[in-house]
This record gives sequence, C-alpha cells and structure tokens, in this order.
Amino acid sequence: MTEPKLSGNEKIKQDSNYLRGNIASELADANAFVSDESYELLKFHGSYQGYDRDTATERKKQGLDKTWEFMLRLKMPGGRLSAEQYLALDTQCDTHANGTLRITTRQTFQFHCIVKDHLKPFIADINRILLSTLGGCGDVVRNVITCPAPIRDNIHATLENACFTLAKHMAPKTDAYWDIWLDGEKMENYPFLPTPAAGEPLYGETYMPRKFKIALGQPEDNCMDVLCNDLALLALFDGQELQGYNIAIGGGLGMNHNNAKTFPYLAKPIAFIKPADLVRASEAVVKLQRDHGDRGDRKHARLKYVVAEKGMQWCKSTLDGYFGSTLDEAKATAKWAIVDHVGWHEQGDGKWFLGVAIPSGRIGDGLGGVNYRTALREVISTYKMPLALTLDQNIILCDIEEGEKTAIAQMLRKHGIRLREELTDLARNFIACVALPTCGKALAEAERVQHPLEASLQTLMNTHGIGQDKIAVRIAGCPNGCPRPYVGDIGIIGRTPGTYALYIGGDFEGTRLNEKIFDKVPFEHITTALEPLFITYKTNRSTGEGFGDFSHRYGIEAIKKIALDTLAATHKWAA
Ligand code: SRM
Ligand code: SF4
Repeated sequence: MTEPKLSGNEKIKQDSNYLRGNIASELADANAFVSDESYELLKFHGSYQGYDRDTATERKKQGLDKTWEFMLRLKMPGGRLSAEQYLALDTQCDTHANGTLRITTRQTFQFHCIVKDHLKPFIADINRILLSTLGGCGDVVRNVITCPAPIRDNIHATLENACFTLAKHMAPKTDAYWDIWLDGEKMENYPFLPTPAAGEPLYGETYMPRKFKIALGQPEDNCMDVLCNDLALLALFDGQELQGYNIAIGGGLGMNHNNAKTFPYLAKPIAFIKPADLVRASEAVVKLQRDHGDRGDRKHARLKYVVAEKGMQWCKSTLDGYFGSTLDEAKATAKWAIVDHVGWHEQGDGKWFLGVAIPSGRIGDGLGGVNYRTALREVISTYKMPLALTLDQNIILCDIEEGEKTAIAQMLRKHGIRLREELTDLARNFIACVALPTCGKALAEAERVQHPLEASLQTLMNTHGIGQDKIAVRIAGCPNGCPRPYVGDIGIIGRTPGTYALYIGGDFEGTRLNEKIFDKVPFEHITTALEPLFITYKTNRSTGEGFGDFSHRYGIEAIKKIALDTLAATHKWAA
C-alpha cells in the first residue's frame, strides 16, 4: 500500500524537534522576517508573521521590502485574568506592540505590529506574569473557551473548572517553548500549563493535522457558539447539579468562496458522558482527529470533514474504541438561549459584574472618539478587580461592590465609553474580525468599517421600525469565519476588495447555519440589499420572531425573490 501524501507542514513539524526548528537562530539574525519553516512553527508559539498591507503596494512600487510585523496571541482559558496581569499587558502593548490590546472571538488577547526584535522579550514578559502564548495558534488544541460570566453558583464554577482542567491537559508540553523564549528558565505555578517535557505524549512529533477547538457550554447560555468547535461539550444540569455532558463533534466554519468541497459545519451530537469521564472522552475525540484527520490537504484537514464524509456511525464506533467502552447516546436538550453579559449583573454573592462592550474588541485610545484603554486602565488600577473576556470581544469587570458601581460607571463614561443603557441591541450583538491591515487572509475590510456599517444599519432599522430588534450581525474580511459569521442572523463576508457576500437565516442562539443570499454586494450597498429583507420581515414576522428565524421560516429563496424584484433592475450586483 502506498503511503498517503503528506502536506509540507507535516514535514516541517516532524523535522522541528518538537517545535524548535531554527526559530532561536532566526530570532537573532539581522533579518526583519523569518523563513517559511519558522513562519509555520512560530504559530505554535502563538505568533503569526505578517506585514502591513496598507503600505505593501506603495513600498513595492518604490522597490522597498514589506514592513514585516508579528501578531502575538495569548492562550487564556475561559478568558480569565487578574487586574495585575491586565495592567502588565497594558504596559507591554506600548513597549512591544502598537499600543492596543485586541480581545478575540475566543476570549483571549492578541497584540499587533510587533517587530521581530521585540518578539522574544514580549513573550518572556508575558510568561513572567504567568500567562502564555504556547499553543495560541498552530496545530494543537487552541484556547479552551467557556462562559465568562462570574456568576458565583455551582453551574458556572463547574464550567470554569472543567475548562481549566481540559486546557491544562491538552496544552503542548514541549520544553522548546521555554528554551527559545526564556533561555531555558521555567516559571513555576502557571495555572494552565503542565510541567514542560522533552516530548508530547498526546500529540506526538507531528501534533494535530490542523487546529483543534474545544468549547464548554450549556444550552441555557450558548454565548460561546459551542457548536462551532471541533469538540463541543454541553453541560447538562439538574438544578445546580451536573448530570454530565453531551458531546458534539466536527464544528468548524472556514471555507473558500467557490469551492464547494469546503464548508461551514456545526458540531453533531455523538454521545453523553458522566462528569468523571470529561478528560478521557475529550482526549478520545482529540485522538480520533489526530489519527484520522487529513494530513495531506490542509483545506480538508479539520474534524468536520471526517464527520461529514465518514458519517456518525463510523465516528461513534471509532470514538468508542479510543474511549475504551461504548459511550451513551447524547441526551435531548432544553431550548437554547444566549445570555447577554454586557451591563450590570448580580453575581449571586452580593457583588456585581459589569460587562463593557468593546467594538471589535480593540482596546485603544481615540477609537471613534473613545479612550477605551485609558478608561479601563483607570478603573482596573483603582479597583484591582478580576477580569474575564467574552466570546464576542467584550470585557467583564468582576467582583464589584454595590457602593463602587456609580464611581466605576462615571470613570468609564468620562472617557466616552457607552454602557449597556446607551447601546442598541444591534451595537451589542455586532462582531467584526480583525481583517485589514494586519490579517494576511483579508479580502476586504471588517474591523475598520464596523462603526460606519453599524451606524448605517441602525439608521435603516430605525427607518423601518425595527431599530430596537435584537439582530446579530457579524462581518468578516474573508470566508474563514473568525467572527463566526455563518451563525447568527446576518453574516457579511468579504468577497473582493470592497464587496461582500451576504448570508441570512441563522438563528440568534447559534444552532443553525445561515445561507448566502447575495454574492458581491459593494460595501456602500449592504443597506440597499438588506432594506427589502427588513421590510418583508417587519410586515410578515410572527410575534417575537427574530430576523434569522423569520428568514429561515419564510424561505431564503422566497425572500431573495422579493429582494431581486426590488433591486435587480437598478443594481448589477443583485441581478
Ligand atoms: Fe481565525 C486564520 C484571527 C477566531 C477560523 N484567524 C486566522 C488568522 C490567523 C489569519 C491567518 O491565518 O493568516 C487571523 C489573524 C488576523 C490578525 O491580523 O490578527 C485570525 N481568528 C482570528 C481572531 C483574532 C478573530 C477576531 O477578530 O477576534 C480570532 C482569534 C481566536 C483565538 O483567540 O484563538 C479568530 N478563527 C476564529 C474562529 C471563531 C472561533 O474559533 O470561535 C474561526 C471559525 C471556527 C473554526 O475554526 O472553524 C476561525 N481563522 C479561521 C480559519 C479557517 C479555519 C478552517 O478550518 O478553514 C483561518 C485560516 C486558516 O486556519 O488557515 C483563520
Ligand atoms: Fe482574517 Fe478572514 Fe479571519 Fe477576518 S475572517 S481575521 S479576514 S482570516
């Protein structure tokens, strides 16, 4: 039998001596960039090499090299961090990056525009505050996510503990990380990292075929879009008592325009496990993908393709084999919901938490006239509260005393931050990915057009009497799906520079994928395209029906016909 052909990345991993490669020597050389091999290996250490896409064309015309820069992503299970850690990162983003902290859609921080010489001291500084970048990117289990709300009950404590346990268990162990970034010094007492080792007992020397994502949620609050993950663990409680977890596998969103072999996919339920089997069963799913994921084609390497092509029956019996006995069938679940964590909420222990909305998760100063960074620094350094990052790029200030609430609200408002009362539902449920100028994959803008797009959508919704409706809008610079645009009511997905594909018909609760309605809508016509859809929704919806649910019930083809009848004569993109 001939061996299956492996992708180039597999050889790079295999030859790397557990992620060492030539990173250390290339960090020390005079170049502003690293080699292709180190580019791939650096991802496992939490960094992507990129370049400033705003200036690249002009620099090329002038015969100049690109402005090389690095992105750095932390791994922060459940998005939890202390005030001290936050304040240290706040300082470090000036020393080493572009003066902003960027909350991601997997509840961690990214930093942008780091020059090569700063990568090592930055990663060392991050480790000195007992945070880490190891496995932030790369073919490993990524940041394990769960509900960030600091509600002090058994449900939330259970989810948090399970998240931390899985994160530590699945973390890469290679001591290359400490050798490269800390000259061999090993910090002690990392909350989420295992003791460094010479090899990788779970992953082996070629790690996973591709990134692997784990989320822990519960149907009552799917704030993490659990089904978008390779391994979705749904905790089922009877009151406060954990009964066990439904396991669903194969979630993933990335696709390519015009390549039907790639597609977004929601995780499919496969089993139910008792609480004590959490780690063993999760490891069984990781091993299933480790051994059966496609290592020949990285566009076909996620677990979703194994699930879609081999089928659930094959997956179940293979999973049983890795688990060591027959897993129970998944249980029926309650109706799904999403809880909004923005605004003031009681924690259940006499204290409060405040969810602060950060547009696109970008914590900087002077953004849309608001000084997010100064405001947060002032509040966090005064009150030293623990923090949590949400899955929709917001930040939660925890453990606030009743008597501190007014002063904290005043401090934030003084710098221009709008609290929940001043935000519409649209604003609170709008997610934009990073896209240009740092993302090498972006076909169109996303984060940088969030404000004008949100404003024009709000005006349109107000005009048609749906200004107060809860509609989840997600804009992505390309079809990879980072802001999870294929779940939620409206997905706006970069197609070519300045044009977007529009998707509608997902549900607000994140249990149904949306469908494409238009392909190449110019940015300035996104509202033009949505107007007939909003009018149809306003006229025909049932009481309490969301826009996505309505579009799905009414039928995407039927609603598209109405839009075409209105638009096709005047707009080429709609014809
Ligand atoms: Fe993502 C690649 C940013 C969440 C699917 N993602 C990228 C890269 C690294 C671009 C690249 O490969 O060159 C982006 C870095 C941009 C930059 O300049 O910073 C990037 N992804 C992000 C973040 C920062 C988006 C954000 O605006 O917050 C999110 C960081 C998450 C984290 O903290 O770990 C982010 N990415 C996601 C999600 C959502 C999720 O996990 O809940 C998805 C969809 C779920 C999934 O994995 O399928 C996602 N990102 C992708 C893909 C498509 C993967 C696929 O299977 O096809 C890519 C491209 C790739 O891997 O080749 C990608
Ligand atoms: Fe970049 Fe595309 Fe992800 Fe946006 S969706 S951050 S453009 S890879």
